[in-house]
Amino acid sequence: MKLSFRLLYFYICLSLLYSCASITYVKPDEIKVADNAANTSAKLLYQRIQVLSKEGIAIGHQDATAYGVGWKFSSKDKFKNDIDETAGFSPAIYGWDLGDIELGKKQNLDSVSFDLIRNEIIKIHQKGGINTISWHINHPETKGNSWDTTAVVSSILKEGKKRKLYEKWISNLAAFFKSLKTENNESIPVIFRPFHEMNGSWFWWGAQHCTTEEYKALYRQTFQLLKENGVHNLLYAYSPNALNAPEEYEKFYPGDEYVDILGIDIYNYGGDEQYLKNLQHDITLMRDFAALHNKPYALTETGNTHPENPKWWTEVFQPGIKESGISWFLLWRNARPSHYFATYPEEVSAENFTEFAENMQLLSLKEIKKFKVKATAQ
Ligand code: BMA
Repeated sequence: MKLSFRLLYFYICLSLLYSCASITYVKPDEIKVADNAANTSAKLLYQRIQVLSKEGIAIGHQDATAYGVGWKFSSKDKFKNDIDETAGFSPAIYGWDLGDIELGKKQNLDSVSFDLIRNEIIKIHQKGGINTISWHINHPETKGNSWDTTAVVSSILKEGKKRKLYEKWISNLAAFFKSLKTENNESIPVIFRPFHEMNGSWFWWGAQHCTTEEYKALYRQTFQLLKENGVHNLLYAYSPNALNAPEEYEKFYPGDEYVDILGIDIYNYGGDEQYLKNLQHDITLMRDFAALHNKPYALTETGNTHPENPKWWTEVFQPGIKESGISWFLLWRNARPSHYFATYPEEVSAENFTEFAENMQLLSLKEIKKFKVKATAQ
């Protein structure tokens, strides 16, 4: 190619790229999030989520690039994930879990190293993706884990006998959040979704193991402690599990001053018919709540727990979320053939997954990276 042709080609590519990109300029001072000292990056992420919500539904996957069914991250795999291996596109949203960070361990409860999680979060942020974090925190009194339901919430609240330990745990968690920086020292914003599925009773912070007021105090005091530890790169998410009764969604809500994003976790443990009902009913309820509280909302965890139906994605999941208006859904992790929640090549519903993604025109990493939000001079 002659130089002039090369230049022309380069120019056309560049203008094509820019014609597809959308940049929204905002004044960070005018964006209000739960943390009143939130840094600009967190505020821009909040605004970006609002922008993306109008574009469609984004796809998310837990631990997507750390492992999948039959493989584990290796630095040679620059950016591998099961969704991409199956359908040829990468998720927009990436979930991570910080359980065990409070104990000062090097790896989380699923043996994923925190260094790897940090590196992936940075990489994903730089690629234009969004990271969301849950915390399967250990039990503060017994040596048990999140699923040890010995009552303990009151003892980690202010003045409680395990408070000092809880403060130490929060400072370990805070150190990780504060370490999320680009090489230019810019803070990376993430969504934090603490004490999820509280309306169930399988975790020690669950409905039957503390009072509703204790739960709210736990959420609020955790928020406060993180701020006191200098953490200002978070958006906070609230996410009950599928509802047993409509009033459950609101019951544990710590308040608008503590929450940026509304969520719900819904799985098909009770069968697909029940699942579809839950999706339609519970998301509608969350949507109404979100409209009233003026917040984005998402299906913060989901997945197929008994993958026998090869058409599950188009027959069950698609009708469940089609009209939902959710900003994203996060498929839970693909750990092994007996514990996975998305799909992978050769999996029974792999082909149908691709069809579903096309039908829904899901927002992938490639799509969402075009939507940028930047700060104007104040
Ligand atoms: C649960 C299961 C567990 C895992 C935990 C945290 O739902 O997948 O195996 O340890 O999430 O990732």
